[in-house]
Amino acid sequence: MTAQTERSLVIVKPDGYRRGLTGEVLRRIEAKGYTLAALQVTEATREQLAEHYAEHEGKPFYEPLVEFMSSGPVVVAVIEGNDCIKGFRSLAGATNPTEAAPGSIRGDLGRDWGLKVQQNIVHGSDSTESAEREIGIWFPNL
Ligand code: IDP
Ligand code: MG
Repeated sequence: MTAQTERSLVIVKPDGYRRGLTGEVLRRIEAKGYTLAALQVTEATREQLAEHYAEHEGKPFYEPLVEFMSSGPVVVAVIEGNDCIKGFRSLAGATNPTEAAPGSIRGDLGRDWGLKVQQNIVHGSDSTESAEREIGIWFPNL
């Protein structure tokens, strides 16, 4: 148990939004027992995405990733609960939706579409440092 309730930054990516899966993703988060601390529908700016995905700059999928994430609205959420960073990564499943376990968001709802970037429905922070950094990008007033 951590003394302070942990927060994670979750994004329903443009594929999830377009496919009408926002409610399903939020349902799974709430059914797991995490709470929503902030929620918004927005169109990501190039600047936000460059900051958010800075660690991937220079990788072959970087430009396709930024283009994909700019291709339509996203739903950005801050979720709360003990160990929710690890917990949401587990709900999301592996990065490659073909390999993501059935039962996970990516495993149940995602597939490979033969594109340069994997469209895998959700993003979730991978550490407490990333979570705080990412929350600052998407919710500067939180
Ligand atoms: P994560 O979202 O599971 O944390 P990251 O390695 O942080 O995965 O990559 C960010 C996003 O970039 C992934 O969610 C996926 O959309 C895309 N991506 C990552 N690795 C690849 C790859 O090898 N090929 C195509 N797309 C990738
Ligand atoms: Mg990541």
